[in-house]
Amino acid sequence: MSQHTFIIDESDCPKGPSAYAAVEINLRDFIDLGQFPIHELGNPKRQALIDHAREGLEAFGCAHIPNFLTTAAVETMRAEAMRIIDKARPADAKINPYLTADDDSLPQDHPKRTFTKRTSSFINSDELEANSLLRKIYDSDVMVHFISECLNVGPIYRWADPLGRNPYSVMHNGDYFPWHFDGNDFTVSLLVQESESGGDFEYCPNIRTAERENFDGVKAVLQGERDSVKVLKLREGDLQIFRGRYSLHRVTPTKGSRPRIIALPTYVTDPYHVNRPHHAKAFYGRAMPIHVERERTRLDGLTD
Ligand SMILES: O=C(O)CCC(=O)C(=O)O
Ligand SMILES: [Fe+2]
Repeated sequence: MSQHTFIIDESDCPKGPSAYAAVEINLRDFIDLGQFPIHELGNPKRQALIDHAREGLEAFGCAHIPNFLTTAAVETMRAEAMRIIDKARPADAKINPYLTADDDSLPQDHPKRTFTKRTSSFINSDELEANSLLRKIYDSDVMVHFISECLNVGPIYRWADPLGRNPYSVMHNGDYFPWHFDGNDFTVSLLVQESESGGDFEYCPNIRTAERENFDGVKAVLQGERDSVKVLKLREGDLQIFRGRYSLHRVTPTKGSRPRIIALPTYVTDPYHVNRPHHAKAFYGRAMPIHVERERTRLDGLTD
């Protein structure tokens, strides 16, 4: 008789629901639907938000909607993040902008060989509490459709990556999140807590394309060139949609006793694909079997 053995590593099992049913999600728990009627497809206010987001994405690869979350939602998320903040995994790893390993066949000053210490940390998605409001926002179909229309890209999906799909990024006093490209096409950011100072989001709109890496342009920014750098001052409750695969970006060092906390619900066009093992380890502190199983060459051939 044949026998199949399944080895389950408890640490790889999600602790709470990983997907909320629509009936469990109340949009009013996080949005003022009078101001932001994202559930009413024909509402001109919704269309104006989408038009505004598209303009930003078209021009800079970045859309900004101030005060998107209610004050109560920001407080609920801040409280959740603070309760589990000790679970944030300090990366304490040196990264290059592509999250790849060193390649000593390249010249020393090549951007792929420029490593900077990342001290910011993530509360990984699998650490969120069972009743997490962030997870409800992430699981909301209304949100998925709204973000998809803002991006003018569809369909988009929730991401299969169990660590990266909707984490909180945490920066304590003096932490730094160096220049990098994201592995996924676009990210939604919701600022939950500002640091006392610093913590600015800086980015170089569309510095590379799917066809052109522009290593010279990237190298110039790493060496301090500022002409192509834009700065976005996010406030608590703001929503940002960002095409991080093409725009080099960083978060400047934070200062003060209050940590900067930002929620990063991440949607993708390929629901199957997850971070490469090296990327998962460098960003989220560990790689899981799914990262090894699903590693494959990306269709765009860009470095990461
Ligand atoms: O903290 C931020 O605003 C951006 C974080 C980021 O770039 C990332 O998680 O890839
Ligand atoms: Fe990023």
